[in-house]
Amino acid sequence: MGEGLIGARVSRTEDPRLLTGRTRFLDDVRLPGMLEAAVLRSTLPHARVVRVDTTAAAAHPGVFGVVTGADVRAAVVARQPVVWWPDPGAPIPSGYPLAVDAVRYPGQGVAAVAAVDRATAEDAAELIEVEYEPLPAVTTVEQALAPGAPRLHEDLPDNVGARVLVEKGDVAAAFAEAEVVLRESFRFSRQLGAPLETRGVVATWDPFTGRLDVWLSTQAPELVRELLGEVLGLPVGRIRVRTPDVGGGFGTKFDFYGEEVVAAVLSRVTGRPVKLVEDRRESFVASSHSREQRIEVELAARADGTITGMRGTLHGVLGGVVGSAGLSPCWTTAATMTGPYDIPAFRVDVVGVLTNRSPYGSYRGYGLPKSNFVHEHMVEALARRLGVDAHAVRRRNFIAPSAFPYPGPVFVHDGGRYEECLDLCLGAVARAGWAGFAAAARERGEAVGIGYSFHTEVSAFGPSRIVNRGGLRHSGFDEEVVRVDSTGHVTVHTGLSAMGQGIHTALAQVAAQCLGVPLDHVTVISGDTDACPYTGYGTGASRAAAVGGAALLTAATRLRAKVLRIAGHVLEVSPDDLDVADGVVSVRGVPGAALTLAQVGDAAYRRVDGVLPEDETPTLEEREVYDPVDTATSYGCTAVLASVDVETGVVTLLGHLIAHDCGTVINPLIVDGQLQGGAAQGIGGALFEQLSYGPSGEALTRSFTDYLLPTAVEVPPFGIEHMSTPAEHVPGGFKGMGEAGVVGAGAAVAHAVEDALSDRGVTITSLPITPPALLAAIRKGTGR
Ligand code: MCN
Repeated sequence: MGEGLIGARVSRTEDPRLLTGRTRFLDDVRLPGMLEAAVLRSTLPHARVVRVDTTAAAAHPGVFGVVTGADVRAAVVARQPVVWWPDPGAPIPSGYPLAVDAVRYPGQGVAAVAAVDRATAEDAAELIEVEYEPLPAVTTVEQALAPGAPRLHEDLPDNVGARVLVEKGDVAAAFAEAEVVLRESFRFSRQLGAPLETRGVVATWDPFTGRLDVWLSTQAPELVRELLGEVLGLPVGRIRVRTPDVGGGFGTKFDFYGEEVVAAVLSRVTGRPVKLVEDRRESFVASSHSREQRIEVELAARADGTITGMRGTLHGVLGGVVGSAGLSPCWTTAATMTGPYDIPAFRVDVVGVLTNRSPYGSYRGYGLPKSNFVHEHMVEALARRLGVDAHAVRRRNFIAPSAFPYPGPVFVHDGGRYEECLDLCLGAVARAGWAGFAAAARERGEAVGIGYSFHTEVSAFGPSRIVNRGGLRHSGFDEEVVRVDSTGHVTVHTGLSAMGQGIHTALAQVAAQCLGVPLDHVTVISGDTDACPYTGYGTGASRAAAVGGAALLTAATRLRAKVLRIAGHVLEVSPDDLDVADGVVSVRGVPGAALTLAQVGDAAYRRVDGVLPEDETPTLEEREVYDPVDTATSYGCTAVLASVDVETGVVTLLGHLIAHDCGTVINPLIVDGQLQGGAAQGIGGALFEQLSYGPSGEALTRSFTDYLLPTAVEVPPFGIEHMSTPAEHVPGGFKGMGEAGVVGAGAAVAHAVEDALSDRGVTITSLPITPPALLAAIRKGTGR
């Protein structure tokens, strides 16, 4: 046992506690004397805050403390941090944890109450009197950029928060020499991660030690600690962030929010632990929104289908204040817009436009679902223009295996076999008989089609060299610690959060294989900045398996060598003659000459003197800080079979196939689940999900009645094919893939709909494809 665990389809060790409800999520944290808080939020999109009167709220029975925006500003030393902004020297329109002089989006917090329980806190919050002076709301890009538009931030000349150019090669020459030029406009609506467990925090400010102890449902405990220190002016060593099981993160819980600071300030004010958990209605305005972009793109190509250039403008529809992710999700869309293709000239101007909407932030896939949609749409459009098969255009433009490592506009593609992956997908579609099914359906007069998309995913994010030079204010390395204890069992300490993606199981598999122990001899401990090593970045950008896995592989391999050295000394043989498997170190070819790992542990911890080699330190522990030399690009091809009801505009998905390569797979069962879960989210984004605002800027989407998540009924059967091209520069060869399913889904669904409606000339350039939107496209396509 142990051998062969990397690559084994083992069930997730997290599942028994998650599936039986015996785990602990944030809301299960109850501390002695704990208060519960509620935030009073603005319903207005834009207004000056003239006066906040908390007298009645403070006098309400059961209330222990009330804070306003001004109180919180007085308690902090900095504004809310932004980790990526094109020009960090320029004014960054981030806010304070609660609004101070003005509210700039519906849902922005204005004041907060801590009371004996949540209901009392909510009742008291309603007693807070806020005098607003309404200001004109700016809710669309057109309004924001119109001459004379009301400015959202007086210290900025206009509503352009920031802009950045992503470029490569000679774009002007590419377009001057182009034989074909295509233009297109894309619209992506506003969406959000919507984890089952909403965001929450419990903060305890200890007046005796001066320490701040925070329980937080987050993907990035270490990053939160750094940012809390920055905002509150505390040494990070005085802050402890602990993370219970995270009931879904989906990027939403990667961002840093004002509520973390508000809870800490309320705890200091009241002298009690304070819990602040957003309810579902709040989550629709207070958790990061994402995806909303407008992209105008031009493609230059030769008549033979070779793409020679791409250029355009991307407007990111940012909120009224900038969230901690800053402009990075929009920048990432541009940075990855060439996808798997060798496009020598590229230039996209990224413009972050401030509007009176909730802050823009992280959501699984980050900028990639949009960039994927753009390059795949343009490839299909080029094929239509040239009258050739879209896959022929893909094949002509794929980065060739001989061209790796290939520098894209920002990231380097480390390696891959894109054409083989396309073939793998086409083979699966052929075996599934989709073409025949679609043809028969068409014979019956039904609109059924097959759509494809090919995606690449930047994973293994770092390295620090790239993320820091790119302007990101946190590291890209990962530190893992592994210990064999005196009983021969293994403990892995990781800073990576477990948010349902199975990282504990994957790390246990790596450690168990390296150290030759059964899987259930490994315990993985995460989510405590006092106890776990430093993972500055946290769990996001599909990096945990690749960067954390590689760090652990290296540390555990070193630890194995130490185990063998000690065992060799005790057994009086060379370590080179030893094997370790199933928790036993044995001399190769000498039956019975063996030590259990428990005996080696006993030697290393308890009977040190005279048993350990003289030059060997006691204990069995290794740590590794791994900062990858580059990102690792995983990739895949998605195929979707869809049926369209042309009378109602309803799209029904009938099948979803993904051919995928994430290098060395640690656990194919988890990878399949990740692909399916991600695809389900991508399907939601493609067909259903959108956050709407009314004409006066009011937030209309406040519950799952309005925000339609796909259910098991809407998600079709999946098929998954694997291939493996290990990342040469990553120990273990792992590449990340946690976002892959979501990246490729939107374009594949859109293309299946286009294929189903090919006789009606429908093209899809905006998501989601809601029934009214599709009926309008059908009418437009048929000239009605
Ligand atoms: N894996 C593997 N072999 C590989 C790569 C991955 O076995 N070569 C497995 C591992 O078990 C790993 C999982 O797949 O834990 C995802 O791996 P990775 O690509 O490293 O992604 P992360 O662990 O860094 O997870 C983050 C990623 C992102 S960015 C979001 S957002 C996300 C996600 O994955 N949020 C999730 N998956 C999620 N899944 C659940 N259930 N809940 C979320 O909130």
